[in-house]
Amino acid sequence: MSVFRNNWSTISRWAAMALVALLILFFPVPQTSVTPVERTFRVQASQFAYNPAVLSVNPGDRVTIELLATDVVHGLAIDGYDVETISDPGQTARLSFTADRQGTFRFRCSVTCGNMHPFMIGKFQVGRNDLFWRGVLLTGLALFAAIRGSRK
Ligand SMILES: [Cu+2]
Repeated sequence: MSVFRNNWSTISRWAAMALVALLILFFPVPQTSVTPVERTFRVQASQFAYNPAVLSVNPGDRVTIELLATDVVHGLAIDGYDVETISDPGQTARLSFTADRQGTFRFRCSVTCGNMHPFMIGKFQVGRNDLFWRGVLLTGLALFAAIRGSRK
């Protein structure tokens, strides 16, 4: 009898955990709509990195990237956005567009600038990173389950 009850409480505990995990994964979070603004980023490009390498905007923002190559010719192209600019050494090149696609995009150097050129990449983030926060919550849940399990 007590064995059965123990099994049942274990099963219901795991069922509760699974339910919470599913909620974390699939709960629809409403996107908070924010008023689009103008955003200007000054990005320095040098062999073989961008500074800053992560640009975050909100959906609908009007984005201007001022690219300044400090050593040799560098480019900046955003995958999935079909925009590109090329900067000569010491010259600022401007690129303006509207962030109308949500998600995380990679930008990369579009001019072969040296042997590490393929690794010259950055991140263009439009909107909140839901995937990241769901991952954090799931990790928290797994830790919680592990701690409870080890106490038993
Ligand atoms: Cu480059």
